[in-house]
Amino acid sequence: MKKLILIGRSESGKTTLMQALRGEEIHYAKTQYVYNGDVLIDTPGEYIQTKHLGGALAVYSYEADVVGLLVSATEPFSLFGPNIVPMANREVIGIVTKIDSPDANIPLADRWLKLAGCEKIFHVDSTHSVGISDILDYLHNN
Ligand SMILES: Nc1nc2c(ncn2[C@@H]2O[C@H](COP(=O)(O)OP(=O)(O)O)[C@@H](O)[C@H]2O)c(=O)[nH]1
Ligand SMILES: [Mg+2]
Repeated sequence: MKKLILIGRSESGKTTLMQALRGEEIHYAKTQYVYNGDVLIDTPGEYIQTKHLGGALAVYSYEADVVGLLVSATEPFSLFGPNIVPMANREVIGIVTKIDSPDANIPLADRWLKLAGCEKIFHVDSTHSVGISDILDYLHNN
């Protein structure tokens, strides 16, 4: 199974997605440091939100086979600039979270991730395990 690193803003749903992918009970836990597990790397949102911490994400991405860029469908803006994906020397997938939210704007999140360069985009509601098996299949079979 390929190893996935989760990168995205604070509150974008990284830790909840990790719990859903691992089949764990969903409970809120603030991510205080990089968690480097066997199959998943969970990162604090502050790393992508803070320039001097961003380099650590590049280093940790070398520990993974696949880089997952998360955008919550409720986010009012995206941190991922246009055409950043070709700079990574790993597969990069987009993951839109919180698709169940009443405020979700899924097409907007899709556009941001496509603009960043993601060709493969998954849609999840981690709290109800929607779309989780698609990501697991992808990590198993690609
Ligand atoms: N409705 C909904 N809420 C979610 C989803 N994913 C995460 N959340 C909620 O969003 C908040 C932040 O999630 P968390 O995983 O801690 O975000 P992180 O900072 O990126 O790790 C928590 O209250 C989660 O319950 C989702 O798919 N749907
Ligand atoms: Mg977290």
